[in-house]
Amino acid sequence: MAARKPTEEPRWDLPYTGFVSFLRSPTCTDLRRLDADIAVLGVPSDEGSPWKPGARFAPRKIRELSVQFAGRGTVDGQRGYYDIAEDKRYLDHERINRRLVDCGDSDIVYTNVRKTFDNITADVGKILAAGALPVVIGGDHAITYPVVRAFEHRLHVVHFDAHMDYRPFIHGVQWANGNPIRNVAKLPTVGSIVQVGIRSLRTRQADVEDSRARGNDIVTVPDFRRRGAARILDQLPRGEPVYVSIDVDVLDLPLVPGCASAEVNGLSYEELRDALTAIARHAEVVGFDLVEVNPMLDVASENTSLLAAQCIMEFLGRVVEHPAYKRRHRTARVVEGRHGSAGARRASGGLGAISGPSSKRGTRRR
Ligand SMILES: [Mn+2]
Repeated sequence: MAARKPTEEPRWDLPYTGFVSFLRSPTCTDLRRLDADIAVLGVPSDEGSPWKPGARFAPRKIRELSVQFAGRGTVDGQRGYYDIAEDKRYLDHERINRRLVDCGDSDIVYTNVRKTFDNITADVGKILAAGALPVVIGGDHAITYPVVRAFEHRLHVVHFDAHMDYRPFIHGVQWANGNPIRNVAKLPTVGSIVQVGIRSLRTRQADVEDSRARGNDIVTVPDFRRRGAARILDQLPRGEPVYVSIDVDVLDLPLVPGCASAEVNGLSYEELRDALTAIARHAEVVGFDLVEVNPMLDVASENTSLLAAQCIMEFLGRVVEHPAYKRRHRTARVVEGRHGSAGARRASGGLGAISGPSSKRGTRRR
């Protein structure tokens, strides 16, 4: 039987077909050869969890659900996404020019937390050395410390959480998901720390006092609702870089069934997104993590992972708009195709077009 003639038929690439990577981005597991503006890194460690384990499965599951947002093969094209409420496109440049790359996962050395943490710090260090912005998917919250440890320049930290994560080190337990902010606070590179959404009735008063004694700003949910996102920006000097750590339990309990530490009375998704948007406008976000999604606890629709994928995507869409990010990565304007929208044209300064691809040579380390 003669071979069928090759055709140019468009593909659907439905979300349940094909290989999985974050937003179906190109992959690079040899970080010495990384050429990207944004590097997604999974950190599937949950050995720091004193309650229900399972957050180790989050990087893989969030990738799987992110494919829902990736566009349908050659039918939609591999572009960014369109936000109808804003009549605006996001992440087109990054997706079309393959500037967003999925780096796979840090190697987890089970029962050897120090080695695992060293691997995480080394991986994030390589991503930074390549001039890319690390987007880290946990894992439980313990992993934030080895991530922030990789930055060599001064930065400020915004921590979204229902809990302080500021526990003292008792019985030698220092690397658990109750400790990361106390660990981060000791790093010489870390300036201000703002803790947002803290509300758990399991909060230890002594941890609050210790955090405030360092000068950290604690923004409770009522604080946040009184003044909005502006309340978070008070302690973040304009023009100085910020790292953001998002514990998904900052959201209200019913939104995150797939989270072992969910608490009532949390932020709505819109509140979190608006807060992240305000931070991304105020300061250059040089990296962020999203932690504590636990697919083993999630509902059958896997909505917690879906929400996490959307949150990462929407925050990223705002982070790349900061002028300092654009300078560092020489962000090119996206050439308008036939799918271009009025919003995208407005976003690109009304010119509608242009400029060459960004170049790795053009990126600089701080
Ligand atoms: Mn936490």
